[in-house]
Amino acid sequence: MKTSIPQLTKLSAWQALEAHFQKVKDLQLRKLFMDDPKRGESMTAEAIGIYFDYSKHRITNETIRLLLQLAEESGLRSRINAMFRGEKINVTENRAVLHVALRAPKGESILSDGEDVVLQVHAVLDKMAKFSLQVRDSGWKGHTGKPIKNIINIGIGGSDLGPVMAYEALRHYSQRELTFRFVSNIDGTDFAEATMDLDAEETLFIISSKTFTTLETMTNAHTARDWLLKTLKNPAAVAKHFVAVSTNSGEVAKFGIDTANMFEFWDWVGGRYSMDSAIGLSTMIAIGPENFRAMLDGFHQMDEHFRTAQFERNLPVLMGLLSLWYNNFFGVQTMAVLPYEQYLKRFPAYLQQLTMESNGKHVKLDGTKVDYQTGPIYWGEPGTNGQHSFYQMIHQGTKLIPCDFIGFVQPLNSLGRHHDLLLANMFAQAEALAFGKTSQEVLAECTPEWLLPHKTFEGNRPSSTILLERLTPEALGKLIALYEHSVFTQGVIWEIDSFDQWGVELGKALAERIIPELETGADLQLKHDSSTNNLIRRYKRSRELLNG
Ligand code: G6Q
Repeated sequence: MKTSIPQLTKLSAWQALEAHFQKVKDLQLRKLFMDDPKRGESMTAEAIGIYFDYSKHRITNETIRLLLQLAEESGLRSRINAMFRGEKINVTENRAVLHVALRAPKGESILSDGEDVVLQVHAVLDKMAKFSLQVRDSGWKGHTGKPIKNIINIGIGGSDLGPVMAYEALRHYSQRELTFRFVSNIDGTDFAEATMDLDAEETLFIISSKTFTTLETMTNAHTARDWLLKTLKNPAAVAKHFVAVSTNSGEVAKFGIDTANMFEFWDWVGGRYSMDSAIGLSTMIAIGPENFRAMLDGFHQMDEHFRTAQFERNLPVLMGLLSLWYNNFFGVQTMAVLPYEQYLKRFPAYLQQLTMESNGKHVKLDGTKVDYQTGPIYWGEPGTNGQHSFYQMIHQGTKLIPCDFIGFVQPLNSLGRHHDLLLANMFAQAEALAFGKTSQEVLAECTPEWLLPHKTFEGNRPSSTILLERLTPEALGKLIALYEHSVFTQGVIWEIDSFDQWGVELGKALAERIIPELETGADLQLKHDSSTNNLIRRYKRSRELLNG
């Protein structure tokens, strides 16, 4: 652990970066590229099939050198090793953080509390594979003997965002005869719309919940059971139409799911790091065990790269350091993630949880408050849709918003000119952001003078471009692990626990208090603040009037 490491802002690399920032903050990308015609080639890194161009960042070689020094001084290397060794680096929950074990190949050994977790991982993967093949080959029959055609994953947060994103991302590889839906919200509309057109006899529910106590998931699971039994009448049907993914066999059994149909995972897998555990069961049914294993292999390749590569060529480290550079020195608040790949449409939503639940913390591992900024806001949409929406602000707004452009060389659906047009747009956006358009250039187009300020682009707006060959399961694994480890890199430097999420607890607890207050018709002595009291009364009064 880092107890011997001085406070972040006192590190010599940090102080050198502060001084360096004053020197380089006004540097223009136009000039940097003019001064070094090879910048676009030299400021790149490539590993395991990912090409990473970071030349369009407001940095010099010295910036990178100092950022790398910061990583060293922060003890990143030893924290990486501690994670891979299964040490309890999730300090506030006293847990190991071993999502890397979920993709370790058979035969490798990682110990947690004296047990080889890789063995356990592969036993579950084999069980998932057997079940997935049964569903895919129509061998798994519903209660009335009909094969399963619809799979509904019920889960929320880490038990939903990964599966949805992966299903969408890998839809190209999915078994098209099967329908996949994802229900997460406690808003009944989510369940109602997901099941409206489905035949209960052909529907399988996967209840995905690490704890099996989450309000949203358990409410939806009970609603699903009622929905099923409305058609199938017999409670024995539950065994054929419900399986569980959980760490809590007691609660699974209590719900009525045969624990033989429970797919296990472990407390050393954080929710938002669990999509490649049994939480990915829906993904495996969709794309098949072989593709799922290819995805795990992609994750593992990135894990190995992160664990072994020198920091100056280490993609997650470079990416994390660049994010930190803007966050802590330029005072940047947000980062945009812009995949030029329609199948990645849920990737930004997935990353929002990964990045913000992990690094949205203001207290350090030792319990003291940080005196610097931590995790930025991540957001985005796939290109080119975003271009016709919020890109205006990225180009000409008052906020600096570094962007990650993500593209693939080969399309999965090759249609005429589409793919070249798509990629042309991606390259053009990064170019436009970096180099802008000067007023002289605008003037040369015979623009009236009064319009000049509006049509000028200042440029100097940074971006990374991440280029891969093709969106395969393996490539998706690499991409996700890239962001996972970039988040970890930043969390280590900020000295925060990237693996807990205490910030979600208070709202949950308060909701538990308000639920009975809403569910009773009586006018209670409410003990909240005057706004909350008033809103509760107003809601109940209106509900009474509307419901008659
Ligand atoms: C993720 C969080 C959180 C969690 C959900 C669902 O890292 O822990 O998003 O995944 O709250 O929890 P369960 O899987 O226990 O239902």
